[in-house]
Amino acid sequence: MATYVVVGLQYGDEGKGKITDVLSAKSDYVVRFQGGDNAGHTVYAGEEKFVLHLLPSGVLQCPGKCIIANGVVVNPKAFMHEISQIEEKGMRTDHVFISRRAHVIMPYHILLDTYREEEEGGTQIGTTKKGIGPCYEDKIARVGIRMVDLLNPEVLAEKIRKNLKIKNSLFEKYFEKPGIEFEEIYKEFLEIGQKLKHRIVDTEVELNQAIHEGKNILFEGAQALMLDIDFGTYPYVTSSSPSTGGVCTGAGVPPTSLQNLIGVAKAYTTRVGNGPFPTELNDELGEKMRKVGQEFGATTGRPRRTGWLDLVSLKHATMINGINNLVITKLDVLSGISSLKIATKYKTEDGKIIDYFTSSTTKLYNYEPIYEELEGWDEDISHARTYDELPNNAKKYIEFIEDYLGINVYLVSVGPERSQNIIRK
Ligand code: 2SA
Ligand code: GDP
Ligand code: MG
Repeated sequence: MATYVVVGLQYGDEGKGKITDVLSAKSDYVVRFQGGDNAGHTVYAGEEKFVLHLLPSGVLQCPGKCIIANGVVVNPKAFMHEISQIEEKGMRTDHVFISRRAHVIMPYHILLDTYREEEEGGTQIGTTKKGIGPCYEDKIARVGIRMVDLLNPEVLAEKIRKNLKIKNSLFEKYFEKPGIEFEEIYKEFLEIGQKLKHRIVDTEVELNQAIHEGKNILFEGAQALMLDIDFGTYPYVTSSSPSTGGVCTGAGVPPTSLQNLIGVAKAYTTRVGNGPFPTELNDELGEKMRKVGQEFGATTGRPRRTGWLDLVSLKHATMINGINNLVITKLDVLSGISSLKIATKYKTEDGKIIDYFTSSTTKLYNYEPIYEELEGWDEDISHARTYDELPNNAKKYIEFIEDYLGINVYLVSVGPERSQNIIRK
């Protein structure tokens, strides 16, 4: 048996999609276990660019099955749209399945997410407005609609009626917006259930069977640890657990079945959405990183904030995840920057020097990163395929990260294409 978990260690967009695509070529299963279509996972297959949101990034190359497990929140309309986009390009989708237990993102979730984000004086998180938070709220409040409910007309009708009563009162009375009519959505979601029923299965049963049979399973995280509902910069987080721990509850597999815990980090940091970002660069260099790294939201197109690598937060992320293999992406983007800074400690507002990540999000805004400076390199490294082809200073940069975290970097990504990898033995 070989199980692999790929998770993001920063604020998302580390290049998990690319890495999952590469690893999926040998997988019997590729499994999404949290998040929803807020994710934007980019995969380049030759000249073609694919941006996957809800479908596992293994959908293009995985010879086995692609699973959207119970921990994911599913917008079925977004799902069908993505399926048809893949099919239009002549690729198969008959290997994609959704858990009966996965919760459904309903139109009222999307409205609620949007109204909250647009509300003056509200806590603007900077969400993707895909209804992710409100759907997880309903799951926890035990009023959510699950994929299995789309297959039962009576249950679906009752659940939609109960939800609309409360949601419409909020829309009309609090937000002063029109509510949603029962008829508007009931028939549509019943029909969606019929269209998708051949794909709605008990995924946890099949996955556990696959584990017992010794199959290769790859779990693909969306977002990242610094956006984790428990361990991220709360409340500026997403509403799920994008950690390796999230795999167990999000896919229904035991912790003892998880073997290779792969953490993906960019060679610098980006964040999209609001919230503290200690190493942020609000200057020309930050702008250059955004331009060279093409740092724009893969789902919303928003410009991503950019900054130096932050090892204090990376250490927090590798600790919570128990990472045993690191992947560093986008090293090529740093070519041509003469001096590279890496944060190794923070100075708190009362002058204390700390080397751990704080739970106090509000204080973090006033923390000052303490940097080590490393010499950069000028060479274009996007053609390097072995570690030895990298300039010495690029190697020193990688080894500095390894030494600080005490974890080996086994893959360095030097471009968006499938082949632009350096795999270290
Ligand atoms: P949400 O929509 O409730 O999950 O938003 C809550 C926070 O989580 C952040 N978030 C993300 N951060 C990085 N990448 C994400 N996916 C897209 C991408 C984002 C995009 O791949 O570029 O296109 O803007 C993603 N999804 C959620 C979000 O920005 C909030 O900070
Ligand atoms: P994900 O959400 O973690 O899958 O990452 P995204 O797809 O949202 O963002 C990563 C972006 O960087 C995508 O446009 C990728 O094509 C691109 N990318 C991935 N790895 C590399 C790399 O090593 N170098 C460069 N220049 N781009 C990369
Ligand atoms: Mg992304």
